[in-house]
Amino acid sequence: MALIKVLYSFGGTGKFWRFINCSRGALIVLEGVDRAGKTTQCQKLVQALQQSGQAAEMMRFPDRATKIGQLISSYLEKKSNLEDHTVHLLFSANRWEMVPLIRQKLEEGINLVVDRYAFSGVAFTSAKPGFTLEWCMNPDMGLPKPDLVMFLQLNPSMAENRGEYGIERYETSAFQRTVQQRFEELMQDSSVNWKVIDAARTIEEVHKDIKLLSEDIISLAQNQPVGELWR
Ligand code: NYM
Ligand code: MG
Repeated sequence: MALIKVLYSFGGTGKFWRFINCSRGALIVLEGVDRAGKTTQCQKLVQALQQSGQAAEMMRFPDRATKIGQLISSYLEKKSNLEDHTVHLLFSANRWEMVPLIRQKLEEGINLVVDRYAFSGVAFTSAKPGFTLEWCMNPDMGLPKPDLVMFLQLNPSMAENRGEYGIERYETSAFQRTVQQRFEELMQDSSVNWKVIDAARTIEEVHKDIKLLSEDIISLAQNQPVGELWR
């Protein structure tokens, strides 16, 4: 009876055992230019982790569901115009507003698989004229640091061959080429655990690599505190 009460107070057996283990979840990010396959791979990874008995959930940025996310979404859909610095700060605010939830999930032992993060924020804004990487990185300094960032590498001409770009802002081949260059500059930073994945292969081949790297980092991250990005 007492045991049932304890389990009930933890909201289920999964949470109870993670509490006993004291292990946290890993923060895993997928990055890359548009069309690299990030969303597909995030979904497959979450599914694979869950099937192997690990707690895993997906998150994505921008999160268009919040009030800030709605401003961003309307800007991306070209339904509204926002000044370039302003929209950069909104993208960053959209990450910061999720930080309490991110921390809570990681503490509960849930592995988070995130479709884009601060790296997209910096790569896309700094592809605009007049923006330095440094200025763009500032607002995201101190965010929970991903334990692993997998960059889905796909050359821009192959991305184009995957079909027409959409009609959202930034979805042109010239802009995407500059974004790719900015990502390459960001990947020089060895304080971030970058892994480059060849995304030109089949979905299953790419998935296999992503799954292996993720499983390794999940066991490594368990006994380490969550870091702070770019600090
Ligand atoms: N994007 C995404 C930014 O410009 N800054 C950011 O901070 C983030 C997270 O939004 N073209 C851009 C990249 C994409 C666009 O993303 C929307 P998605 O994954 O297509 O919803
Ligand atoms: Mg898109």
